[in-house]
Amino acid sequence: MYDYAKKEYAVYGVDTETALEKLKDIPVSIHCWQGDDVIGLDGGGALSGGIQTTGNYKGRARNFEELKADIKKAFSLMPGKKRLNLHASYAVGANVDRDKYEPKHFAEWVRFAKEIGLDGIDFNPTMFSHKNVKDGLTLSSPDEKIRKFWVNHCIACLHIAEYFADEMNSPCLVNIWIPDGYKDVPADRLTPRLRLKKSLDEILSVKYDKKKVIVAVESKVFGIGVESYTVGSNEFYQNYAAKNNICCLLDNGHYHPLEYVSDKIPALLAFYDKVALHVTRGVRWDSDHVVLFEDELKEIAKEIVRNDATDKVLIGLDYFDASINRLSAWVTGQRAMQKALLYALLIPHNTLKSFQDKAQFTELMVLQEEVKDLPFGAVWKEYLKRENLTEDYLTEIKRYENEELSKR
Ligand code: RNT
Ligand code: ZN
Repeated sequence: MYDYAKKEYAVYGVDTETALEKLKDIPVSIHCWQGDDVIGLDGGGALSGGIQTTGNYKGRARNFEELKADIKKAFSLMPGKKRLNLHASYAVGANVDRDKYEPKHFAEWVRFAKEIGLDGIDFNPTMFSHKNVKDGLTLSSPDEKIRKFWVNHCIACLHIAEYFADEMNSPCLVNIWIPDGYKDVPADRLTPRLRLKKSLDEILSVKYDKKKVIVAVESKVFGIGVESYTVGSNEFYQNYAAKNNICCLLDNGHYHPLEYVSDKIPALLAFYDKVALHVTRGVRWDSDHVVLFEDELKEIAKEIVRNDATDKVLIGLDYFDASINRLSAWVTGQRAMQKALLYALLIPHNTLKSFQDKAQFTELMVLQEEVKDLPFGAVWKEYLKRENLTEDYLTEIKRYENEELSKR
Protein backbone atom coordinates (compact mmCIF):
# COMPACT_ATOMS: atom_id res chain seq x y z
CA MET A 1 0.00 0.00 0.00
CA TYR A 2 2.78 2.40 0.90
CA ASP A 3 4.67 1.75 -2.32
CA TYR A 4 1.54 2.44 -4.29
CA ALA A 5 0.90 5.65 -2.32
CA LYS A 6 4.46 6.78 -2.84
CA LYS A 7 4.01 6.50 -6.60
CA GLU A 8 0.66 8.28 -6.53
CA TYR A 9 2.11 11.22 -4.63
CA ALA A 10 5.15 11.30 -6.90
CA VAL A 11 2.84 12.07 -9.83
CA TYR A 12 2.15 15.39 -8.11
CA GLY A 13 5.82 15.98 -7.34
CA VAL A 14 5.44 15.06 -3.65
CA ASP A 15 8.09 12.89 -2.03
CA THR A 16 6.51 10.85 0.76
CA GLU A 17 9.93 9.95 2.20
CA THR A 18 10.78 13.62 2.76
CA ALA A 19 7.39 14.12 4.40
CA LEU A 20 7.92 11.19 6.77
CA GLU A 21 11.39 12.41 7.69
CA LYS A 22 10.15 15.92 8.44
CA LEU A 23 7.14 14.82 10.44
CA LYS A 24 9.08 12.91 13.05
CA ASP A 25 11.06 16.03 13.96
CA ILE A 26 8.15 18.43 14.52
CA PRO A 27 7.61 18.63 18.26
CA VAL A 28 4.14 18.67 19.77
CA SER A 29 3.78 19.80 23.36
CA ILE A 30 1.25 17.66 25.17
CA HIS A 31 -0.68 19.09 28.09
CA CYS A 32 -0.50 17.21 31.37
CA TRP A 33 -3.94 18.51 32.40
CA GLN A 34 -6.02 16.13 30.25
CA GLY A 35 -5.09 13.38 32.72
CA ASP A 36 -6.76 14.76 35.84
CA ASP A 37 -9.44 17.17 34.59
CA VAL A 38 -7.20 20.22 35.21
CA ILE A 39 -7.22 19.67 38.96
CA GLY A 40 -3.47 19.79 39.60
CA LEU A 41 -1.40 18.47 42.47
CA ASP A 42 -1.17 21.52 44.73
CA GLY A 43 -4.62 21.32 46.26
CA GLY A 44 -5.74 24.59 44.69
CA GLY A 45 -9.40 23.62 44.62
CA ALA A 46 -12.19 23.24 42.11
CA LEU A 47 -11.55 24.31 38.54
CA SER A 48 -12.41 27.97 38.06
CA GLY A 49 -11.76 30.84 35.69
CA GLY A 50 -14.33 30.31 32.98
CA ILE A 51 -13.03 26.91 31.96
CA GLN A 52 -14.84 23.68 32.60
CA THR A 53 -14.46 19.93 32.39
CA THR A 54 -17.59 17.84 32.22
CA GLY A 55 -18.01 14.11 32.72
CA ASN A 56 -16.94 11.61 35.29
CA TYR A 57 -15.32 8.79 33.36
CA LYS A 58 -13.61 6.25 35.58
CA GLY A 59 -9.94 6.42 36.37
CA ARG A 60 -9.00 10.09 36.74
CA ALA A 61 -5.38 10.36 37.90
CA ARG A 62 -5.66 11.34 41.57
CA ASN A 63 -2.02 11.90 42.39
CA PHE A 64 1.45 12.34 40.92
CA GLU A 65 2.15 8.62 40.62
CA GLU A 66 -1.07 7.90 38.76
CA LEU A 67 -0.63 10.91 36.50
CA LYS A 68 2.91 9.85 35.61
CA ALA A 69 1.79 6.29 34.91
CA ASP A 70 -1.01 7.53 32.64
CA ILE A 71 1.24 9.96 30.80
CA LYS A 72 3.81 7.23 30.28
CA LYS A 73 1.22 4.85 28.87
CA ALA A 74 -0.48 7.47 26.68
CA PHE A 75 2.79 8.89 25.36
CA SER A 76 3.98 5.39 24.44
CA LEU A 77 1.09 5.25 21.97
CA MET A 78 1.88 8.60 20.35
CA PRO A 79 4.19 8.86 17.35
CA GLY A 80 6.70 11.66 16.85
CA LYS A 81 8.62 14.11 18.97
CA LYS A 82 6.91 14.91 22.25
CA ARG A 83 7.23 17.65 24.83
CA LEU A 84 5.41 17.84 28.15
CA ASN A 85 3.33 20.92 28.89
CA LEU A 86 3.02 21.47 32.63
CA HIS A 87 0.96 23.88 34.67
CA ALA A 88 2.41 25.34 37.86
CA SER A 89 -0.41 23.69 39.80
CA TYR A 90 1.35 20.39 39.13
CA ALA A 91 4.12 21.24 41.60
CA VAL A 92 5.15 18.17 43.55
CA GLY A 93 5.33 18.23 47.34
CA ALA A 94 5.25 22.02 47.62
CA ASN A 95 4.31 23.27 51.07
CA VAL A 96 4.61 26.91 50.05
CA ASP A 97 2.14 29.00 48.08
CA ARG A 98 2.35 29.52 44.31
CA ASP A 99 4.29 32.78 44.59
CA LYS A 100 7.14 30.85 46.19
CA TYR A 101 7.42 27.88 43.88
CA GLU A 102 10.95 26.86 43.02
CA PRO A 103 12.65 24.54 40.55
CA LYS A 104 12.93 21.89 43.24
CA HIS A 105 9.15 21.49 43.23
CA PHE A 106 9.42 20.35 39.64
CA ALA A 107 12.58 18.24 39.85
CA GLU A 108 10.52 15.05 39.83
CA TRP A 109 8.90 16.10 36.57
CA VAL A 110 12.30 16.68 35.01
CA ARG A 111 13.44 13.24 36.11
CA PHE A 112 10.32 11.76 34.59
CA ALA A 113 10.61 13.71 31.32
CA LYS A 114 14.17 12.49 30.91
CA GLU A 115 13.20 8.94 31.80
CA ILE A 116 10.61 8.76 29.04
CA GLY A 117 12.83 10.58 26.55
CA LEU A 118 10.93 13.80 25.98
CA ASP A 119 12.19 16.64 23.80
CA GLY A 120 11.49 19.36 26.38
CA ILE A 121 9.12 20.80 28.95
CA ASP A 122 6.83 23.82 28.56
CA PHE A 123 5.25 25.71 31.41
CA ASN A 124 2.22 27.75 32.45
CA PRO A 125 1.64 29.89 35.52
CA THR A 126 -1.65 28.71 37.09
CA MET A 127 -3.79 31.74 37.78
CA PHE A 128 -7.07 29.97 38.41
CA SER A 129 -8.40 27.46 40.96
CA HIS A 130 -6.82 29.35 43.86
CA LYS A 131 -8.02 31.45 46.79
CA ASN A 132 -6.12 34.49 45.52
CA VAL A 133 -8.24 34.73 42.40
CA LYS A 134 -10.21 37.59 43.95
CA ASP A 135 -13.52 38.55 42.38
CA GLY A 136 -12.40 36.67 39.31
CA LEU A 137 -9.25 38.77 38.89
CA THR A 138 -5.52 38.05 39.09
CA LEU A 139 -2.93 40.19 37.28
CA SER A 140 -5.53 42.90 36.69
CA SER A 141 -6.82 43.02 40.25
CA PRO A 142 -7.30 46.44 41.87
CA ASP A 143 -6.18 44.80 45.13
CA GLU A 144 -2.41 45.39 45.18
CA LYS A 145 -1.72 42.37 47.38
CA ILE A 146 -3.55 40.09 44.99
CA ARG A 147 -1.95 41.61 41.92
CA LYS A 148 1.52 41.32 43.44
CA PHE A 149 0.92 37.72 44.46
CA TRP A 150 0.26 36.77 40.85
CA VAL A 151 3.15 38.89 39.55
CA ASN A 152 5.40 36.98 41.92
CA HIS A 153 3.91 33.71 40.82
CA CYS A 154 4.75 34.50 37.20
CA ILE A 155 8.27 35.55 38.14
CA ALA A 156 8.70 32.26 40.01
CA CYS A 157 7.52 30.50 36.85
CA LEU A 158 10.17 32.23 34.73
CA HIS A 159 12.89 30.86 37.01
CA ILE A 160 11.40 27.39 36.90
CA ALA A 161 11.19 27.62 33.10
CA GLU A 162 14.87 28.48 32.88
CA TYR A 163 15.59 25.44 35.00
CA PHE A 164 13.52 23.26 32.62
CA ALA A 165 15.38 24.70 29.64
CA ASP A 166 18.76 23.96 31.22
CA GLU A 167 17.83 20.47 32.33
CA MET A 168 16.16 19.45 29.08
CA ASN A 169 18.57 21.36 26.89
CA SER A 170 15.63 22.87 25.03
CA PRO A 171 13.93 26.28 25.33
CA CYS A 172 10.83 26.40 27.51
CA LEU A 173 7.65 28.23 26.50
CA VAL A 174 6.00 30.05 29.39
CA ASN A 175 2.43 30.83 28.51
CA ILE A 176 0.56 33.44 30.49
CA TRP A 177 -3.19 33.03 30.53
CA ILE A 178 -5.43 34.72 33.07
CA PRO A 179 -9.17 34.28 33.59
CA ASP A 180 -9.77 37.96 34.42
CA GLY A 181 -13.00 39.45 33.17
CA TYR A 182 -16.57 40.40 33.99
CA LYS A 183 -19.85 38.62 33.64
CA ASP A 184 -21.81 41.74 32.82
CA VAL A 185 -21.28 45.10 31.21
CA PRO A 186 -18.31 46.72 32.95
CA ALA A 187 -18.08 50.36 33.95
CA ASP A 188 -14.41 50.56 33.04
CA ARG A 189 -12.68 48.56 30.37
CA LEU A 190 -9.42 50.45 30.29
CA THR A 191 -8.15 50.49 33.87
CA PRO A 192 -8.07 46.69 34.32
CA ARG A 193 -6.05 46.48 31.10
CA LEU A 194 -3.64 49.13 32.34
CA ARG A 195 -3.17 47.12 35.53
CA LEU A 196 -2.55 43.98 33.49
CA LYS A 197 -0.01 45.91 31.41
CA LYS A 198 1.75 47.07 34.55
CA SER A 199 1.80 43.50 35.91
CA LEU A 200 3.30 42.16 32.69
CA ASP A 201 5.92 44.92 32.74
CA GLU A 202 6.86 43.94 36.28
CA ILE A 203 7.07 40.26 35.39
CA LEU A 204 9.24 40.89 32.35
CA SER A 205 11.51 43.29 34.21
CA VAL A 206 13.23 40.40 35.97
CA LYS A 207 16.31 38.98 34.35
CA TYR A 208 15.78 35.80 32.43
CA ASP A 209 17.56 34.25 29.48
CA LYS A 210 15.48 34.99 26.39
CA LYS A 211 17.15 32.23 24.46
CA LYS A 212 15.99 29.69 26.99
CA VAL A 213 12.65 31.09 28.06
CA ILE A 214 10.04 32.11 25.50
CA VAL A 215 7.25 34.10 27.10
CA ALA A 216 3.84 34.08 25.46
CA VAL A 217 0.51 35.72 26.24
CA GLU A 218 -2.75 33.93 25.47
CA SER A 219 -5.80 36.03 24.67
CA LYS A 220 -9.42 35.06 24.86
CA VAL A 221 -12.74 36.46 23.80
CA PHE A 222 -14.90 35.25 26.69
CA GLY A 223 -15.37 32.47 29.24
CA ILE A 224 -18.24 30.94 31.18
CA GLY A 225 -19.23 33.46 33.85
CA VAL A 226 -17.08 36.14 32.19
CA GLU A 227 -19.15 36.63 29.07
CA SER A 228 -19.11 40.40 28.75
CA TYR A 229 -15.49 41.44 29.08
CA THR A 230 -12.07 39.80 29.00
CA VAL A 231 -9.12 41.86 30.22
CA GLY A 232 -6.56 39.88 28.20
CA SER A 233 -8.19 40.35 24.82
CA ASN A 234 -6.63 39.68 21.44
CA GLU A 235 -5.85 43.32 20.59
CA PHE A 236 -4.45 43.95 24.04
CA TYR A 237 -2.02 41.05 23.97
CA GLN A 238 -1.00 41.37 20.34
CA ASN A 239 0.02 44.95 20.89
CA TYR A 240 1.68 44.13 24.18
CA ALA A 241 3.63 41.25 22.63
CA ALA A 242 4.72 43.30 19.62
CA LYS A 243 5.92 46.21 21.71
CA ASN A 244 7.68 44.09 24.30
CA ASN A 245 9.23 41.53 22.03
CA ILE A 246 7.45 38.53 23.45
CA CYS A 247 5.25 36.00 21.74
CA CYS A 248 1.51 35.56 21.16
CA LEU A 249 -0.20 32.28 21.85
CA LEU A 250 -3.25 31.55 19.73
CA ASP A 251 -5.79 29.12 21.17
CA ASN A 252 -8.23 28.21 18.43
CA GLY A 253 -11.08 28.04 20.94
CA HIS A 254 -10.62 31.67 21.89
CA TYR A 255 -12.10 33.54 18.96
CA HIS A 256 -15.42 34.10 17.37
CA PRO A 257 -16.43 30.83 15.64
CA LEU A 258 -15.97 32.41 12.21
CA GLU A 259 -12.49 33.74 12.97
CA TYR A 260 -9.82 31.23 12.07
CA VAL A 261 -6.48 30.71 13.74
CA SER A 262 -5.22 29.23 10.47
CA ASP A 263 -5.53 32.73 9.01
CA LYS A 264 -3.96 34.40 12.05
CA ILE A 265 -0.79 32.27 11.93
CA PRO A 266 0.55 33.81 8.68
CA ALA A 267 -0.57 37.27 9.84
CA LEU A 268 1.63 36.93 12.90
CA LEU A 269 4.48 35.22 11.01
CA ALA A 270 4.83 38.48 9.07
CA PHE A 271 5.90 40.17 12.32
CA TYR A 272 7.02 37.61 14.86
CA ASP A 273 9.85 35.14 14.99
CA LYS A 274 7.74 32.71 17.02
CA VAL A 275 4.02 32.00 17.26
CA ALA A 276 2.67 29.62 19.89
CA LEU A 277 -0.50 27.58 19.57
CA HIS A 278 -2.99 25.89 21.82
CA VAL A 279 -4.69 23.47 19.52
CA THR A 280 -8.12 22.58 20.75
CA ARG A 281 -11.61 21.99 19.36
CA GLY A 282 -14.41 24.29 20.32
CA VAL A 283 -17.93 23.02 19.88
CA ARG A 284 -20.18 26.10 19.89
CA TRP A 285 -17.96 27.74 22.51
CA ASP A 286 -14.46 27.30 23.96
CA SER A 287 -15.47 23.79 25.01
CA ASP A 288 -12.02 22.21 24.72
CA HIS A 289 -13.20 19.00 23.05
CA VAL A 290 -10.60 16.46 21.93
CA VAL A 291 -8.73 17.58 18.80
CA LEU A 292 -9.86 15.65 15.71
CA PHE A 293 -8.57 15.40 12.14
CA GLU A 294 -10.85 18.08 10.77
CA ASP A 295 -10.75 20.86 8.22
CA GLU A 296 -9.56 23.71 10.46
CA LEU A 297 -6.84 21.50 11.95
CA LYS A 298 -5.66 20.67 8.43
CA GLU A 299 -5.70 24.37 7.56
CA ILE A 300 -3.62 25.18 10.66
CA ALA A 301 -1.11 22.49 9.73
CA LYS A 302 -0.91 23.78 6.16
CA GLU A 303 -0.02 27.27 7.37
CA ILE A 304 2.76 25.85 9.50
CA VAL A 305 4.17 23.59 6.80
CA ARG A 306 3.85 25.65 3.65
CA ASN A 307 5.36 28.72 5.29
CA ASP A 308 8.34 26.69 6.38
CA ALA A 309 7.47 27.58 9.94
CA THR A 310 7.86 24.28 11.77
CA ASP A 311 10.59 25.91 13.89
CA LYS A 312 8.63 29.10 14.40
CA VAL A 313 5.22 27.78 15.34
CA LEU A 314 5.28 26.13 18.74
CA ILE A 315 2.54 23.54 18.68
CA GLY A 316 0.82 22.70 21.95
CA LEU A 317 -2.42 20.89 22.70
CA ASP A 318 -5.06 22.21 25.08
CA TYR A 319 -8.25 20.30 25.71
CA PHE A 320 -9.84 18.38 28.55
CA ASP A 321 -12.62 15.86 28.27
CA ALA A 322 -13.66 13.98 31.39
CA SER A 323 -16.49 12.07 29.73
CA ILE A 324 -14.31 9.50 27.92
CA ASN A 325 -11.18 7.50 28.64
CA ARG A 326 -8.62 10.22 29.28
CA LEU A 327 -5.70 8.35 27.72
CA SER A 328 -7.69 7.86 24.57
CA ALA A 329 -8.50 11.59 24.59
CA TRP A 330 -4.79 12.35 24.78
CA VAL A 331 -3.73 9.92 22.06
CA THR A 332 -6.59 10.74 19.69
CA GLY A 333 -5.80 14.44 19.85
CA GLN A 334 -2.05 14.05 19.49
CA ARG A 335 -2.44 11.65 16.57
CA ALA A 336 -4.91 14.02 14.91
CA MET A 337 -2.30 16.79 15.14
CA GLN A 338 0.35 14.53 13.64
CA LYS A 339 -2.02 13.40 10.91
CA ALA A 340 -2.79 17.00 10.00
CA LEU A 341 0.92 17.80 9.80
CA LEU A 342 1.55 14.77 7.58
CA TYR A 343 -1.42 15.70 5.44
CA ALA A 344 0.03 19.19 5.00
CA LEU A 345 3.49 17.79 4.24
CA LEU A 346 1.98 15.77 1.39
CA ILE A 347 0.45 18.71 -0.47
CA PRO A 348 2.18 20.09 -3.60
CA HIS A 349 2.35 23.60 -2.16
CA ASN A 350 4.70 25.07 -4.75
CA THR A 351 2.48 24.11 -7.65
CA LEU A 352 -0.56 25.49 -5.86
CA LYS A 353 1.21 28.72 -4.96
CA SER A 354 2.29 29.27 -8.55
CA PHE A 355 -1.31 28.81 -9.72
CA GLN A 356 -2.31 31.49 -7.25
CA ASP A 357 0.39 33.91 -8.40
CA LYS A 358 -0.53 33.40 -12.03
CA ALA A 359 -4.21 33.89 -11.20
CA GLN A 360 -4.98 30.39 -12.46
CA PHE A 361 -7.80 30.00 -9.98
CA THR A 362 -9.58 27.27 -11.89
CA GLU A 363 -6.46 25.07 -11.86
CA LEU A 364 -5.93 25.98 -8.21
CA MET A 365 -9.38 24.86 -7.18
CA VAL A 366 -9.28 21.65 -9.21
CA LEU A 367 -5.86 20.57 -7.96
CA GLN A 368 -6.71 21.40 -4.35
CA GLU A 369 -9.73 19.12 -4.68
CA GLU A 370 -7.81 16.41 -6.50
CA VAL A 371 -5.09 15.97 -3.89
CA LYS A 372 -7.64 15.55 -1.12
CA ASP A 373 -8.21 11.90 -1.96
CA LEU A 374 -4.66 10.76 -2.58
CA PRO A 375 -3.86 7.63 -0.51
CA PHE A 376 -2.99 9.51 2.65
CA GLY A 377 -3.97 6.62 4.94
CA ALA A 378 -1.24 4.38 3.54
CA VAL A 379 1.45 6.98 4.27
CA TRP A 380 0.09 7.49 7.78
CA LYS A 381 0.20 3.73 8.40
CA GLU A 382 3.78 3.64 7.17
CA TYR A 383 4.68 6.46 9.57
CA LEU A 384 3.16 4.55 12.47
CA LYS A 385 5.02 1.41 11.44
CA ARG A 386 8.32 3.28 11.45
CA GLU A 387 7.47 4.61 14.90
CA ASN A 388 6.80 1.02 16.04
CA LEU A 389 3.09 1.70 16.41
CA THR A 390 -0.10 0.60 14.73
CA GLU A 391 -3.40 2.28 13.93
CA ASP A 392 -4.97 0.51 16.91
CA TYR A 393 -4.29 2.16 20.24
CA LEU A 394 -7.64 1.47 21.80
CA THR A 395 -6.97 -2.21 22.55
CA GLU A 396 -3.98 -1.27 24.69
CA ILE A 397 -5.83 1.60 26.36
CA LYS A 398 -8.76 -0.69 27.17
CA ARG A 399 -6.39 -3.22 28.67
CA TYR A 400 -4.87 -0.46 30.80
CA GLU A 401 -8.34 0.70 31.76
CA ASN A 402 -9.27 -2.77 32.96
CA GLU A 403 -6.02 -3.37 34.78
CA GLU A 404 -5.35 0.08 36.23
CA LEU A 405 -7.96 2.76 35.77
CA SER A 406 -10.94 0.71 36.89
CA LYS A 407 -9.25 0.06 40.24
CA ARG A 408 -9.10 3.74 41.12
C1 RNT B 1 -8.28 28.73 28.95
C2 RNT B 1 -6.99 28.64 28.23
C3 RNT B 1 -5.85 28.04 28.98
C4 RNT B 1 -6.23 26.78 29.74
C5 RNT B 1 -5.06 25.98 30.25
C6 RNT B 1 -5.46 25.01 31.29
O1 RNT B 1 -9.32 29.13 28.17
O2 RNT B 1 -7.17 27.99 27.02
O3 RNT B 1 -4.81 27.81 28.12
O4 RNT B 1 -7.03 25.93 28.99
O5 RNT B 1 -4.07 26.82 30.66
ZN1 ZN C 1 -5.42 27.56 25.90
